Formats: sequence, structure tokens, C-alpha cells
Amino acid sequence: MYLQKRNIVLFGETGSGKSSIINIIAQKQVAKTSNDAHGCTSTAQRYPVEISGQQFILVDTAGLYFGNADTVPVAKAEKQLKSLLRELMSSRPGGISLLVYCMHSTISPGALVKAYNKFYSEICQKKVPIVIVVTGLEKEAHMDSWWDTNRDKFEGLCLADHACVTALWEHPSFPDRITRHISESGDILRKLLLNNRADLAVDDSVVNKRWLKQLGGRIVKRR
Ligand SMILES: Nc1nc2c(ncn2[C@@H]2O[C@H](COP(=O)(O)OP(=O)(O)OP(=O)(O)O)[C@@H](O)[C@H]2O)c(=O)[nH]1
Ligand SMILES: [Mg+2]
Repeated sequence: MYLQKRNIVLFGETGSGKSSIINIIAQKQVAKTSNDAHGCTSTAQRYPVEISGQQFILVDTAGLYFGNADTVPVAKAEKQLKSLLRELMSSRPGGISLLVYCMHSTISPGALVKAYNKFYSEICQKKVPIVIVVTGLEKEAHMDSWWDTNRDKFEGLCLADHACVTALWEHPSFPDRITRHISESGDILRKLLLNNRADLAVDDSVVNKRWLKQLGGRIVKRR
């Protein structure tokens, strides 16, 4: 018997916090982060993580920056992301369980709309759920209030869910409120993945269905 690890792809603009989010979810600094304007993650990297006993592969990707779309690294990042998504979409068993679009709270959501059209609608043909993670909210009294103020900017997009977080790594010099937000963010992000990942991907020819029922998972037949 085996259960397929779910692929979760994180994408978004350079410096939006994709690699930091992976570290927060994994509770370990596995992915390299930096505020280098030219981008830190240059090729897709896969990080296996376990959340509540479930196995995931978090796929970190090179940053996109639509504001300067003619530059070579951006074209390269887009091309890489397209072929990664196509490859994962057609892998059987496997596929993509969830797309996570990451954006910084101070950046206009214009890039999200472009990324949504290009990668979610065109490449993934809206077959994979997409959620949005907004970073940089450590100074807010209530991180989720960002969404209440900005939700109208996302009208018309078919988002499965959202999370408002800080992806800062903890440091002893941080005040208590920020430390609390960092810890909350880990819980929020792990719940976001568990609640929104596509149905359990299994090879049902070898899985004991009674056992699956106990797990509460639903069976999706992969062709
Ligand atoms: N203040 C603050 N800084 C953050 C947050 N998330 C990430 N950072 C910082 O922003 C910088 C960029 O973060 P990364 O995680 O490397 O961003 P990325 O999206 O992976 O960037 P690329 O790999 O270049 O595309 C790092 O210095 C992080 O420490 C956040 O929520 N708040
Ligand atoms: Mg990165």
C-alpha cells in the first residue's frame, strides 16, 4: 500500500516570501532566503514536509516580476514555471494538489491577476485549487484584517482560500507580539494546506478502502 505525496507549488513575485513560507511550514530553515532584488531562488526546489501525518512536497519556484517582464531572468522564470506546472500536471500518479500564490501586503494585486490568468487558467486549466498567501503583516494588530480591507481587489478570482501572515523567521530580539504572529502564521499556513489540498491522490488498486475510510480521506481516481 502507498499514499502519493501531494505536490504543492508556491509561486509569486521575487521577494514575496515563498521560500520563507516554506521554512515556516517546515519549522526548519530548509529553503534559502534573501532580499536580493534580482531573486534568491533561481530554479525550482522540492522540499518534503509532513503536516498532521500527511506527506507533502512543497515546490519552491523562481520569482516572477511582471512589472519588468522583458528582462531575461523574468522570461526564464516564467518559462521554468510553465514547464514545471505542465510536467507536474501530466505526472501520473502525482499531479498538483494546490497552487499557492504568494504576495507581499504592500504590493498591488495586479501581478496576481496576470499570474492567475497565465498559470492557473491557461496552464492548469483551473483544475487545481489556488490559494493566496499575503506576507509582511507582522506589525498588524490582527493580521487577517488586511483581507477585510483589501478583499474587493480579488473579486472575480476563483480563490479557494487566503492566509494573511508574517513569514519572518523568529529572532530573540523580536517583541512578543511579533513572536506570537510568527507562531500563529505557522499554524495558519499548515491549516491552509490541509484544508485546501485537492482530494487524496491514491492508487486505489492497491489501497485498502476501509483503512482510507478511517482516515476520512476521499478517493480520487487518477487516470
Ligand atoms: N518583514 C517581513 N519580511 C519578510 C517576510 N517574508 C519574507 N521576508 C523577507 O523578505 C526577503 C525575501 O524573502 P524570500 O523568502 O527569500 O522571498 P522569495 O519569494 O523566496 O524570493 P525569490 O526566491 O527571490 O523569488 C527575506 O529577507 C525575508 O526574510 C514577512 O512576512 N515580513
Ligand atoms: Mg525564494
